[in-house]
Formats: sequence, C-alpha cells, structure tokens
Amino acid sequence: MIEIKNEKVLDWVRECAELTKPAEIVWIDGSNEQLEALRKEACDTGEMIRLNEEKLPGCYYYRTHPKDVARDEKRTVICTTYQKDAGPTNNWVQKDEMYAKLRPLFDGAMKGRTMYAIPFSMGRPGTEFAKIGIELTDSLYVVLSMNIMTHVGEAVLKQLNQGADFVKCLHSKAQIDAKNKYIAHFPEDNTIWSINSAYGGNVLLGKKCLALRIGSWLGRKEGWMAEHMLILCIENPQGEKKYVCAAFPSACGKTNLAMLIPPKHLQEAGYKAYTIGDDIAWLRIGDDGRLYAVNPENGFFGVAPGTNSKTNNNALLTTRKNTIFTNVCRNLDDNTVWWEGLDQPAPVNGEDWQGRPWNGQTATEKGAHPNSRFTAPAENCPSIAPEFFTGEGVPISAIIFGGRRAGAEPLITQSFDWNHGVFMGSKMSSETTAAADGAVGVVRYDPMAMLPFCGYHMGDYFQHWIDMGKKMSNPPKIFNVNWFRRDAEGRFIWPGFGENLRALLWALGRCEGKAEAVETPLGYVPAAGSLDLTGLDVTDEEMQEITTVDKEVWRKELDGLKEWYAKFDHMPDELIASLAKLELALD
Ligand code: SAT
Ligand code: MN
Repeated sequence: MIEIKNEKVLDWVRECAELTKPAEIVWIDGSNEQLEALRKEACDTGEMIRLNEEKLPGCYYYRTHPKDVARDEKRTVICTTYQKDAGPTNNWVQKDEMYAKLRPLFDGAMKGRTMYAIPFSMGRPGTEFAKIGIELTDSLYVVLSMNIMTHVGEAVLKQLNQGADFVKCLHSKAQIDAKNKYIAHFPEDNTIWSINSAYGGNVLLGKKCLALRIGSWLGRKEGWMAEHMLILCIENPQGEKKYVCAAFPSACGKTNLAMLIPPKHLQEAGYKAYTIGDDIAWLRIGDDGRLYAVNPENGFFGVAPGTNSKTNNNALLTTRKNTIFTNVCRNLDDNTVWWEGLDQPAPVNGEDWQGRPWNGQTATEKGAHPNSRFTAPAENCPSIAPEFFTGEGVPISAIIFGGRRAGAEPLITQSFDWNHGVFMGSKMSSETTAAADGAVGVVRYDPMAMLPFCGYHMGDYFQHWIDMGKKMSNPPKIFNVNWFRRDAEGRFIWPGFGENLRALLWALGRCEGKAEAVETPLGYVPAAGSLDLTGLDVTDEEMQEITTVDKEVWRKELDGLKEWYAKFDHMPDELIASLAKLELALD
C-alpha cells in the first residue's frame, strides 16, 4: 500500500486514535487481497455469514441490532456555531457543545478493537465533481460496505499525498447503545461523528452524511447542488439519449425507476433505459448553461422487500454476486436469502431477520425487515450506463419530484417555469416509510426529498435552487409525479414500475415542445390522449381521476402548505409568490 504522508491526515488519525484508543490501526487500500482477508475475519468472528458460493458468489449476510434497523432522524444532528445556519427543519446542537457531549462517548470506544482507516472518494477520483473523505471505523461491515458504495483505492491515497482536502468521518459502533446514538455533522469543520449505530444510513458516512448533508452545505458555498436523486438515461428509437434526475423520499421507488425496463411495446419500438444512479446526484452548471449530473456513489444500498423479477429484475440481477444483504430472511436449506415480495417460494427452513427460526408456511411475522437492504456494486447492474464509468456529468433535460400520496397530487404535473418548479419541490409531501425510525404512512412535507438530508437552513436551500436557476441559460424542465394514487378500495390506480416510462416520455415530449398539456392551478397535466396508454389496464375515468386537480382537495392542502411555509423565518419571494398564485387559482 502507498504510505500516507499527508501530515493533516496523519495528525487527525492520531488525534482520533488517542480519543478512541483502538488496539491497532489498519489502513484500507481497496485491494482484493486485503478485503478477502477482512471478509474471512468477519465470518470467523460471526459478524457476517458467507452465503452459498454457487448461487450467490461473493455474497454475505449481515444483521444489525433489532432496534438499529433504519436511519434515526431524531438522533441526526447538524452542529453549527449558530442555529440559524441549521434552520427550522434540522435538529441542531451548538457545535462546541456537541463535541463536548460526544468526546466522552468516543473516549475509549475502540478499546481492544481495530480502527480501520478508509480513504474514499465520492465521485470518480480526479474528476471535477469528486470529494475525498476518510472514514475511521471499528466495524468491518462498514469497511466492506464502503468498499462497495464508494471509490476506495490507490488513486485516493495518491491524491491525499498530493495534499488533497478531505472530509473527516469518525464512526464507532461503540456499544450500539440506542440512548447514546448520534449522527452528528459539523459542516463548518468538514467533519462527521457517528456513534452507537451499525445501520447503513447512519454509518456509511460517504452516503447521506457526506454526499448529501455536508455535500449540500459545500454545494451552496461552492455553487453546485447535492440532491437526493436518481439519474436515468432514456434512449429513443433514433438513438438520442436524454437524461433525467428524480427526487423521491427513501423507499419510494428511486432504485426501481433508475433501473426500469421499458414496457414491451416501447422496447419493440426501440426505447432503451440505462441506470446512472439510484440515490444521489451531484449537479453542476456546464459552460453551455445546462445542468450536469454525476452519481457520486459506486454501489446501490437498495431496499430488498418488494424487489422481484417483475418490479425490478435489474436490481435482482445486480445482487447475485459480491453483495452484502442486511436484515433479510435466510434460507438455511441452501444458504441463500429471501424477502417479502420476492417471486420465489419462502423458505420452510429459514431464519428471520433477527436470527429466529422462520417457516414461510406457518410464519405470522415478517421474515425480512421492511427496511432490509442489499449493498451491491453498481458495475453488476445489467442496465448500468457507460456514462457511469466516466464520472463526467450528463446533461439533464428534466428534474422529476415525487412523493407517495394516496390522493391530491396528480400522476404528473409540469411546472410553469424553473421558479415554479422550485415551489413544486418545496411543497413535496409523502407518506413516511420504514427507511427511517418512527411511524410509517404518515404524510409529511419532504421538500425535494431532502428533509432528512439538507445540511443547512431549508429556506437558504430553496434560495440556492432559485439562484442556480438564474445562472442557467438552459435549465432542466421541472415536473412532479405521484405513482401512488389509490382508489376507494385502496388499490394503486397507476401500474407503476416499468410503466412509469410512459409518464417520463410525456415529460421529455414536453421538453421538446411536443406533448399536449392542459393548464391547472398546479401546473400542466397531460391532455387526454397525450400519454401513451397502449395495452394498459387503466380506464378513462381512472386516468381522468389521476390527471386532474381537485380544487376542493387542494384548498385543504393549501392550509397545510401555509402552515409548512410559516415554519420558515425566511423563504424566497419567488416561492411566496407561487403560493399566493396557487391560492388565487384555487379560488
Ligand atoms: O439508509 S439510507 O439512508 O442509506 C437509505 C435511505 O433511507 O434513503
Ligand atoms: Mn436515499
């Protein structure tokens, strides 16, 4: 391994080691030899289980503490000098106070353990978008997962030795003590401290912590954007490639949309879809005045339940090798994995996500946790785009916002312009999911799907969106979608999954001034007949229901929206104006 000579790095690692007192420090260079040895060690200690080598080569099973199975938003904190910089939607603790509170918890937390130092890059090392981090951790699961999710290897070590700046990420699973769990961000210091959790979103610090919370802070400072968005490439029969970004809250189908397989008749017509990212996009303005996106990650941390050959065959195939499964159900007969919604028979001789005997024929409880996950290399994905491997940005034609709402929000709405699109994002709401601790199915505002991930004052964040719009001569068009409308019986009206391409093609049609639309108070919705419904089992009445704006419903929504806006001590004038315009249009 290349020896680290960067004094700043060495000083910081020494400082963290003095605090956490590990028995030894091991640097991770990303070599397969080292990783193989660590995988073996993780299996020897029982931390991980090696799965069936023929059916799932290179795959491992991992289980977290039953109370440590999702992101913990209550324990996620933004620590700045002044509260005004964290804003009304973040948990805030004054940064010096937080260091003082956390230091005793980290003191000796790694005693008798190994501290692994993982230099990593979000974004391909050396590209314009890339940012380096170093995560110090006492968890082998974190080491092995970071190796899948981020870019680890010599290129990063070389950059550090050339003096590259880095985000300081410190993690200790400590005692997995829920009462002392904190995921603390110090954006003013480029620092993240996470303790007493071993769940992905709380501990793979390159992901939500660096690429979104610290990233959004840096993006505002440096003039770019860090967003909770998938990136998808759609190729038309003429071979033209168009790129879209889409922001949905956790566990609302980003991975499925990112890996969508076009409906048969569109495939036959020559449409193709390619995956660039499924969770995070970093966006910059190009010299041509367009917005360019990269996926800073190197793997997928996807929700397992519900993934099957029909909903997302590409994801399923992605997980057939070199994947870590967390909190799914294990089939003891052939040492493979299973989850609810998988189109394979449930094991009769299984072990549930908590390690208890589980029989798919008699079980009354779930075999896999609803937020059980796979951590899989992006290169495994059959639909991965060549652009993913260059790390250069792709020009974005459309930005899609979307939440999970049984009513109110139409299937697809186009904003009147960029600023109105920012308003659309600011009013996004969605039913909560198992991806975060707490109740499931409660509607909450989740602007741009960034409520849990914006590292600063959300009013300033909206302003940053407005400002970015001003700097672009050719900004993406902005849309809002809702795949989750339900009928009176509670059934989903829109088929979703691959069929969502139909709505995206309408959106791309709008970008080219082709598809027909009708103006409503919320924006433009598809005119009757403008959305391709070939072969779909949706009636005209149902289409009508999901593409019209119910003014009565929206007058009630407006009350909630005003309350939501009132939370902010400042909001861009452009958004206040859009809200007023909506109110007027609903009258
Ligand atoms: O658990 S993660 O935060 O990494 C995934 C998600 O909730 O979006
Ligand atoms: Mn996410």
